[in-house]
Amino acid sequence: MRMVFRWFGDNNDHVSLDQIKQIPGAEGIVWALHDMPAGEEWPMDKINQVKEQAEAYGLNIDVVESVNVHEDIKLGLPTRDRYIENYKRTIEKLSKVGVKVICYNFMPVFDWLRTDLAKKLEDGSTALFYEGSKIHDIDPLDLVKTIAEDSTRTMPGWEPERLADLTELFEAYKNVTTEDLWSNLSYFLEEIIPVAEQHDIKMAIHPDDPPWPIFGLPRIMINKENIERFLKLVDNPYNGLTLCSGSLGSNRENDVADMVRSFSDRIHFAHIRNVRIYDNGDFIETSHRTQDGSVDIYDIVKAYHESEFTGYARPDHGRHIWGEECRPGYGLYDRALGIMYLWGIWDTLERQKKEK
Ligand code: DNO
Repeated sequence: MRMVFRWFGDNNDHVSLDQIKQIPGAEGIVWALHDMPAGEEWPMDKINQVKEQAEAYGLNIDVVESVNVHEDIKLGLPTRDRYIENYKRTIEKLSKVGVKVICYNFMPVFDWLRTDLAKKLEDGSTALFYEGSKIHDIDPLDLVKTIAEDSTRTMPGWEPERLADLTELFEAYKNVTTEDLWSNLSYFLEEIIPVAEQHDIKMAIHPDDPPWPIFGLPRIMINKENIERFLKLVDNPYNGLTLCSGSLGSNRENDVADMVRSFSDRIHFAHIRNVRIYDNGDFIETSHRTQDGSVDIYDIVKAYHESEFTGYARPDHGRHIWGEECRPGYGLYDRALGIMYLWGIWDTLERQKKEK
C-alpha cells in the first residue's frame, strides 16, 4: 500500500507541502489542475510546475484526482469527440511527468453531494452530513442557491458561477436514461483506455457519492453488480477503479471489504474513510476508526492486505477538528489521524504475517 495525500494546490489549500511531508509514510500528493475547466487539454508548463513544487519536498505526483470528464461526453453529444481528444492529450502529457494513476468520475452534473457541510458531532467536531429528506422535495437549483450563499463552503460542481449552466444541464439530461449513460461511458472507455495503456497510466473511476440517483439524474457506479459490469465494458487492467469505502459504504447493502476481495487486481487507488449510517438512511462522516462509523475499516484494510495491495491509498474526508478552518472534509488533522489508523492496522497485519 502506497500512502498519498490529497493537495489542492498553493492557492486552494490551507495545508502545505511541508506539513504533508511530515505525515508518516506519506510519499506523494494527489493533485490536479483545479482551475482547468472540464474538457480542456492541460498545459505542460502548469503540469511541470506541480512536479517541481512536489519534488522540492521529496513528494511524488503519481496520482491525479481528477481529470474531469466534460458533460458532453456523459450526455453522448456529437461534440464529445473533441473533448475526448483533449482528454487523450492530457493523458499523454501526464505520462511525461511519470503519473501512474488518473482518478475520474462519471456522475452527471454533480460530484459528491451533502446537505450540511458542517454538522456537529457529539464530540464537538463537525463533519459532512447527508439528510435524504432535504433532497427529495427540493429543486436542485434552490439547493445550489442556498449552498452558494455560504461562499466559504462549496462542493465540487456546486460553485455559484455554475448556476446559469445548471438549468441548461438539467434540461439536457432529461432524456438521458441509465442505459444511455452506460453506453456513453462505454464509448469514452473504448477511446481512452488504449491511450492510457500505451502511456502506462491506469484509469481509476471513482464511484458515485452517494451511491444512488439524485434529483432524477442517473448514477451507475453504485454497487458490486454495476462495478462488475463496468470492468467488463473494457476488460483491461488499465480500466480500473478508485474504490472509495465512504461513497459505496453509505449504502448499507454494499459490502466494501467483499468488493476489495473481488476486484483487487483492478483497484489502482483506494479511498479509505468511514461514515455512520442512521436508521433512516441519512449518514454523517466520522473518524476513520471502525467503531465510530458503520463501515468496517479494519476488514477493508485486511482485505487489501490479504490481496497484497501495492496500489495507492489515501485517507479521505475527515471531521473538522481542533478548530481547524479548512475545505469541507479536507482538514489536515483528521486525515492525518486517519493515515495513522490505516498504518496501525496495516503494519500489525504485516508483522503478524512475517512472524507466522
Ligand atoms: C471527494 C472526492 C471526489 C472525487 C471525484 C473523482 O472528496 O473523493 O470528489 O475526487 O469524484 O473524480
